[in-house]
Amino acid sequence: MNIGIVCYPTFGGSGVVATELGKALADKGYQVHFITYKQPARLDSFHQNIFYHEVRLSDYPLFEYAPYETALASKLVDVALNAPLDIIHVHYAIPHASAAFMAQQILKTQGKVLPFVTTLHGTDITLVGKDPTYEPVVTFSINQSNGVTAVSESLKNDTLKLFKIQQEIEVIPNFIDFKRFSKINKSHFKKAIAPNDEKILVHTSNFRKVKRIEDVIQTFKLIRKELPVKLLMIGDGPERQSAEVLSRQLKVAEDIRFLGKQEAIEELLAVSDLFLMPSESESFGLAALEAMACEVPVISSDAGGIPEVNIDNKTGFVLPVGDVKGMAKRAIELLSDSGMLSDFRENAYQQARKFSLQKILPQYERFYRKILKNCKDCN
Ligand code: GMT
Repeated sequence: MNIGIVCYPTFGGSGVVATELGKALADKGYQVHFITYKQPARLDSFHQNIFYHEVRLSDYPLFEYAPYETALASKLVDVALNAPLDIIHVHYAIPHASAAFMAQQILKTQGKVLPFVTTLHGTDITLVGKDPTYEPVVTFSINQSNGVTAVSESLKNDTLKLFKIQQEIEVIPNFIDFKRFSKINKSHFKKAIAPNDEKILVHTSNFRKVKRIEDVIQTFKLIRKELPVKLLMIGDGPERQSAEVLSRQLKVAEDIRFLGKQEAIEELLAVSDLFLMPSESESFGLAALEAMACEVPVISSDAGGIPEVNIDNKTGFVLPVGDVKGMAKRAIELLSDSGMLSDFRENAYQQARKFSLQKILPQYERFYRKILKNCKDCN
């Protein structure tokens, strides 16, 4: 099967999921064609079954903004005819599903049937999609997709609540590759970060407002009052500057390291004791799953799909969004009790196993085959 994959080629969760899925499919012998405006961050080495097609935006003197969706649709038509593709898998309804729909219609005029499936990741639904600026296109592109998946039950329910959906939505959760994410011995890192054996807390994100970075710093401050701790802040984004300022104002800056974007996150997770995810909105929380695979329990908010990943009082604690005091109290309880911490570490790992690549990949394969079968003459 020749599969086209369209995603945002950034460090964000959806780009990671799309790229890792493509790589895993290629390992199984499928031919995978990535079609994006930039080489995806995790597509970093040669694979005989992987092809990359860049969507080029040529300058057009008349337009203030280059029409990316049009360029993408044109590229999809080109790749679909020449690869040739059997199916396209787009991550995000807008602008990817709408571009795929346009490509599908163009291909139809040339006698080619090309089904596309859309995976919803969250931001397009919970944050952007319900904005009236985009809503009609989101609704239309979901309904026109030949198959739709969502990364959590919560996101599926939100989609059905917020839009007039006539499509079935199948939940295929995100996954984790244990070949990469697992506890490894990095004791020299631990010594460098926490020379006096302090407990290490960690947060990774793209530092957008929805991540509630301030809550991470405020929670850390309360924990630090009671226990010797260090905090690693991994990632970068619009809220980083104010988080650094806040940590100085709260006089906790000396125990926090802002590390910026890191490739080998698993090496830092390997030395961490607790992951903090106080997000306002989160369809799944892939970063929490990555931590859990490395045996790091999670203190999180109850936003969106997080409680499907982080199980309260088992793999960590789940508290209402904004409950900084509650998060700190639970973190102190857990970090002060070595027996409890080691049980939670094991529980986190066992829970992460449920989302292993080996378990989730066949669900996507089955889904593609179902769509191809239903779509034999869908045009
Ligand atoms: O959370 C972000 O800022 C990035 C965003 C993305 O589109 O890459 O992440 C979304 O997709 C991830 C992969 O499915 C999920 O793990 C994140 O929870 C989801 N983010 C939100 O819903 C805010």
